[in-house]
Amino acid sequence: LALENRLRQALNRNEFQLYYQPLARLDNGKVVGAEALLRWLPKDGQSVGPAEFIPLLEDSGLIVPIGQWVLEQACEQAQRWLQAGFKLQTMAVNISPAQLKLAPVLRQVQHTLANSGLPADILELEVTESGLLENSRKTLAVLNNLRGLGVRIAVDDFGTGYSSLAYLSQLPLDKLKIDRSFVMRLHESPRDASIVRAIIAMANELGLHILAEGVESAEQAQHLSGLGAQLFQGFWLSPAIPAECFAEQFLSRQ
Ligand code: G
Ligand code: G
Ligand code: MN
Ligand code: NA
Repeated sequence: LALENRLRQALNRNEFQLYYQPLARLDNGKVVGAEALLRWLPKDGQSVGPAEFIPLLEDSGLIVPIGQWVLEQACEQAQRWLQAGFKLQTMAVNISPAQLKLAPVLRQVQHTLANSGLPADILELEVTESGLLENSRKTLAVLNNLRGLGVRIAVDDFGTGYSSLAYLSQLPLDKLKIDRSFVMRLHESPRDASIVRAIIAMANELGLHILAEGVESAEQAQHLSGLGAQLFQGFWLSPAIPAECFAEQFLSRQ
């Protein structure tokens, strides 16, 4: 509870910050986008990782105002970069299942795009499989409406949910992000390589883009490229870093 109270104050105290991890092409290494990742840097006390505080935000409902803040910050940042002449195709923002359920996501996204001026097709919302499956009829409507705005939808941590694949044919999706657990085991497990190959083949047939998460080595990148993946992110290229560092290291004007 102490932690929840501290989280309650954190927004007003400007203790949240977004870091950005580059999304890049496997064939030429070019950075094409960024994933916004929330960081909490308390002014007093120890820093707490998102794996610990995101569930608390969800359970307390604080994910609604803070999720709105994340969306605004990420869209404003992307638009500033575009206006500065930087090339950026994608700004990815995580939306938790609780947000899909509790927050007026469609209205939030609509307002945020209008206020920031960011073109809708730059914004990509990352939703986990479990988020897609809860209350599927409502989810379908929300996703269709978001798609109607021009926003793209990515499935985060793909392959880790205990779900049927039926939703893939029913929901308006643009990208599958292959969970890093598969990538991690690629070199030692031919069976995981088979699964990744099959996911990529399926994605190709369904017209979905593929991004491999958690790429930590050149060997993994090469392997994934050979299996037909197009995009990746991971520590091999960079962890999530502050906006200024991201622009300096990864954005170019040409
Ligand atoms: O990259 P990192 O270790 O910081 O992220 C840990 C977890 O927290 C990941 O599952 C990630 O999706 C989630 N996460 C990070 N930032 C956000 C955010 O802004 N909103 C939501 N809903 N989840 C986030
Ligand atoms: O669930 P989601 O994909 O949004 O989670 C992103 C999380 O993954 C962040 O916490 C981020 O720090 C972490 N991450 C990003 N790249 C790598 C990587 O190459 N290896 C590992 N272990 N974690 C990564
Ligand atoms: Mn994500
Ligand atoms: Na993921």
